[in-house]
Amino acid sequence: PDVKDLTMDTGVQQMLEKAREEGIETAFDRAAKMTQCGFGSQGVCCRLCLEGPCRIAPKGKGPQRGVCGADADTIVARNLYQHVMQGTSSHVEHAREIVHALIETIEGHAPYQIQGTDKLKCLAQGLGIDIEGKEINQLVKEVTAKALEDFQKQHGTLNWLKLKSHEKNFQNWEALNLLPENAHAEIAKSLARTVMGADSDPANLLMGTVKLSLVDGFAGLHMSTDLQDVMFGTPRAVKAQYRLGVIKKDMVNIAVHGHVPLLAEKVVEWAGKLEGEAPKVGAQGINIVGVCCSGNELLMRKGVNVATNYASQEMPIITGALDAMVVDIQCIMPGLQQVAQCYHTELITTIPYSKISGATHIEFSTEKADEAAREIVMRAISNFTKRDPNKISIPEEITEAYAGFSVEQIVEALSAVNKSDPLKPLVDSIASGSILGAVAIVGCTNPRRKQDKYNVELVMELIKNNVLVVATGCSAHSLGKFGLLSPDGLKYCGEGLRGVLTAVGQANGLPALPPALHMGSCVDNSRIADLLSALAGYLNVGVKDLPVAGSCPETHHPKALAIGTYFLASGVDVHVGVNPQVTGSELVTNVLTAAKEDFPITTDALFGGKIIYEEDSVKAAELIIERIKMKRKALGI
Ligand code: BF8
Ligand code: SF4
Repeated sequence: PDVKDLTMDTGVQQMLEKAREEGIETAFDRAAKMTQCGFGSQGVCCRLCLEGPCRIAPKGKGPQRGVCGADADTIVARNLYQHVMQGTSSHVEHAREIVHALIETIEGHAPYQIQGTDKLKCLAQGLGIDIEGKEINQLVKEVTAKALEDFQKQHGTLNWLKLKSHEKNFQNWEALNLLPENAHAEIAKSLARTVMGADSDPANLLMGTVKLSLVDGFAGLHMSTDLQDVMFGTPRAVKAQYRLGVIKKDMVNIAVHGHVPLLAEKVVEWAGKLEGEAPKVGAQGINIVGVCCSGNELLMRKGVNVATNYASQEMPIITGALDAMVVDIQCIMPGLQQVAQCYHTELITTIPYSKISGATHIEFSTEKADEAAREIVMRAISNFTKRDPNKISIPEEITEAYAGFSVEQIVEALSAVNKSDPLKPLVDSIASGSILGAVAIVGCTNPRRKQDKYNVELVMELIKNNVLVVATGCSAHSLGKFGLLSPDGLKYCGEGLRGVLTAVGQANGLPALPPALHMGSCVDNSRIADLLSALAGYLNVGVKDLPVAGSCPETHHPKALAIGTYFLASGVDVHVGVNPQVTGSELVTNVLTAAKEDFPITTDALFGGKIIYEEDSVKAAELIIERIKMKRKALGI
């Protein structure tokens, strides 16, 4: 295929041409060659036991049950459950890493500082801890003890769920018997429940999936974000640059890729400390660039520039000017090493349970964080001398973007308009119709879909219709690359939205706020949930009543399915632009999408949110707006 059909990003197009000339295979090439299995695409392939693999013939032409008797509904529901399990365990493990890093820090075993003391106090109070007269370390001790309980307690429910859920959602989940006990037990129970010969009732399996997604939401997303804010501080608005042009020819370039900011923050710190070493190899300095969600974490808190997002993660290497790519966990393509070995780039893995064959492994632990980060930066510096000048070609384009829109930052920006009642201007704008509603654009890019196109097109369509957009993850990167995280993007907004963004921006000394507010990484979808709870609380309604939706136009990772299910359960409609692999079951499809009006149970009826599966972004925008209008009407606005 023509590179123009693979990605909207011209820099990535340029690198794909270069890769072709140099005989290097990328994820885009592999996606083009990989035919998609029709059974797997519909979720009807089961390989849970050695009687199988079994596959159910669609449209009734062939076997309708696996050897054990499981039908398409059971198999599809179980496969979806397992996807959500993968996402949940990823996020829960992320949160647990942060809990332990905090504990080691206050015990003096890890070289970090507690930077978010306000957040710490706020969390402590929310968790019912008396903060009077207590030292910071003592508060960290008590807050992390509450966090650890969420991995251990055998009764009641997650502390973080009680802390962060909207009251009406809590009551609903309690009534439906969906409150999880502890994260590890729920993951283990889910695994036990989905093995061959255990739960085969599709409706029951779907309820289990929803329950697990609450673990993802509270013991994964919220806990990670909250405790990262305690460790590294809550993000505030920052300005940074996007696209491959942020890689600098004359500097030592290090790409930081993955998810947990413990490593990424240290690499930035040591790049600063070792700046003086760069001239010794003829470089002008050390340049850190972000990829994927590590990129988001550094962008949000440090204003570090972002090179690219998921589908094009191989491209920074193809510039020939990347001296090291350091990775931790999740969304790291094994194919990176195939590309790295064709250049001087050293791919460095850091986590013992996340290695790539052929890559350098420098073990990262919080205790040895300084040593590891120092070694990584020193290696990159020495790799600078190994570059092949004939292979260097860096695309020039750069775009400017704002990020750092934590809920705290958004409220602060709004209080410049109304100090005593900051949410009022936003709520008034929604009520008056200047803002029609709000949509969160979240998730990935996927080498099977033209990169960035669907994220960008959807946002263009929404803002044209005066829908306020917030964004996270790799989709936020898509928006950053195309000027939608900058006030320049205001020209694409409808008049009402433009007016509000301009007024709030100017009250804060900016020409305007950008049309899309970048709220962070994928775990930071918790920030979006917090904002929704705050708005619902202010209006004294449920989250399900708000004229809002979430959308993941270029989904690739099961994590996105876990997050999406958590939002569904919270009463938010969720659009997906990539086949969620459930179409092989009418039952599962109907429960999730409420496609058939008289269907006995739907997530829409139970929680107030449904899945909208639509690949075309313009049509998706119409469907989302239709639901927003319906919810506005029910609110009487
Ligand atoms: O957690 S958006 S491609 S990097 S899964 Fe992965 Fe998707 Fe990017 Fe971040 Ni989220
Ligand atoms: Fe086949 Fe049933 Fe085994 Fe799945 S669990 S592979 S459907 S026999």
